[in-house]
Amino acid sequence: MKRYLFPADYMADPATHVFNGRVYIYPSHDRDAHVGENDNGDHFQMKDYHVLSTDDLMNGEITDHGKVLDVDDIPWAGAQLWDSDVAEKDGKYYLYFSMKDRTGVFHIGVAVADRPEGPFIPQPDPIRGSYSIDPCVFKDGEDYYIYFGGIWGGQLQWYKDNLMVENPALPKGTEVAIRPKVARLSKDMLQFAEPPRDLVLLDENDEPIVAEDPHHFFEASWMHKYNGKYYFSWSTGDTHLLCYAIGDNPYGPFKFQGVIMTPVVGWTTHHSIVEHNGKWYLLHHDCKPSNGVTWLRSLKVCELEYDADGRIKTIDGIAD
Ligand code: FUB
Repeated sequence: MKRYLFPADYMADPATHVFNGRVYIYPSHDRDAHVGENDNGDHFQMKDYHVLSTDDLMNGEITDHGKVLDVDDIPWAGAQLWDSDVAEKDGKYYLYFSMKDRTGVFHIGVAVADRPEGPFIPQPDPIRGSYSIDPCVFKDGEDYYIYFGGIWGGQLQWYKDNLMVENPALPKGTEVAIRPKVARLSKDMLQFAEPPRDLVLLDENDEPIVAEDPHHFFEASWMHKYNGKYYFSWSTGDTHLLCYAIGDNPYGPFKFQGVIMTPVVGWTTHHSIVEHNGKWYLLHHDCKPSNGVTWLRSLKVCELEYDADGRIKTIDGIAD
C-alpha cells in the first residue's frame, strides 16, 4: 500500500531523516513555470523549499513548516533549486542544495538552521569546487560524506578529475558509465574536506557498470546502512529505475544488487530510504495526480522490505 504524502501541493525528490524521533522530509517544490520540456531539465524551475514532518509516515498528519529558503535569499543564485538534503551536527542543521549560478552552471550550496524545520540561512558562496546536482549527506561515525552528481541537465558529464572539460561527451555502449561522486565533508560541514572521488559501481560480475547497462547511474544518490552494510541507491534516469548496490565502507566499491522500484508515471524517479520505529520506508515521487505532467510531481511513501539475505524486495512503481 502506498500513500500520497502531501496532496495539497506538488513536491518531489524527498530526502528523509529522523531527527529527535520525528520524520522530516526535505523535498523539491515543483511549480508550473510554462517552460517547454527538454533534455536539459529547463522545465524544473523551482524557486523555494518547504520542510514537511510527521510522526507516522503511513498514517500520521503531515505538517508543512512553510517556506524555509527562497532563491531570492541566496547571494549566488541564478535559478533552479533542485534536489537537496539535510544533515545534523552538534545541534545545527545543514541544508545542501543544487542550484545554477548566474552563468547557468550547477553547484552545491549550504544553508544552516538551528532546528530541523528551518528557516535555513544560506552561505554567501557554494561549496568550493562543487559541481552538478543531487547532494546526499550520510553520517558514518564522526564523519559526514556527501554524494552527488547527475548527468544530462545535471551537468556531471561536463567534468573530469573535478575540472570542467571542453567538448564533454557522454560515454556510449560498453564504455564505463559516468560515476557519482563522493567527498568527506569538513568538520564545520561547509566545505569538501578532500577532492571528490568517483564512486565505483560494479555489475553482478564485478565489472564496472557500462553506459548501455540499463542500471547505469543517472542521478538521485542516496546512502543508507542496513545490518552493517552500506547501501548506495540511485536513479537510472532514461531507463526510469531505482537501483541499489552494496559496499563495505562509504567510499565503495559498490556491487549491484537489484531494482528497488520499477518505473513510475513521469520521467524522473528519485527517492530516499529511512528507518522509523523499526520499519523501513521508501519515499519517492510520481506524476499520477498531475496526469503525467513531468514537472508537477507528488510525494509518495510505502514500506520497504528486505529478504533474509538483506536484499531489497522490488516495489512496483505503478501500483497504488
Ligand atoms: O527535481 C529536479 C531534478 O529532477 C532532480 O534534481 C533530479 O534528481 C530529478 O528528480
